[in-house]
Amino acid sequence: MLKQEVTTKLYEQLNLECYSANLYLQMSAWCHNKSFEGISQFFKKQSQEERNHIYRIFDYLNETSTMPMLGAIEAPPFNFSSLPELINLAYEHEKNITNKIHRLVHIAMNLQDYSTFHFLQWYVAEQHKEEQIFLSILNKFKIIAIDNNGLFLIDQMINNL
Ligand code: OFO
Repeated sequence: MLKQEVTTKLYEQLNLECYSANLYLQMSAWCHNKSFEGISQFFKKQSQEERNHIYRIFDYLNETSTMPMLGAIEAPPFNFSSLPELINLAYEHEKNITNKIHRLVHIAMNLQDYSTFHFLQWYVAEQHKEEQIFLSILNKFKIIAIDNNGLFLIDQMINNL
């Protein structure tokens, strides 16, 4: 059985992962609407990965005899001024998720909940990977001039990530 503080934080994380899945699906929709089909596919895949993040926490809660509880999910933004703004928002979102995961790890460690501490290590590695992906895309925007040709190339490139 999990301690109450750990349970509460895992519920919050479950909700955040649901928000992430919706955020990236909405970003996929915006990209498709602006004819960036490659990036639209990329964000659809990211949304699917976020669903995997949901199920991992969902399963861990079940395995520890703690019924998962799904709360209300905040609506994601649906309009963005530009593609770089959208990517930057995704990067900032991932940095925020990393902070939440690190906080959770810290709580598990302090409460000597080593099972949860171990469970969270997958998320620590995953956040490292996701931050790196979004930072790499942001850096590509700096390398390729943001004109229509540049955006076309970026759309192609991100589709292959
Ligand atoms: Fe994007 O890692 Fe989950 O939220």
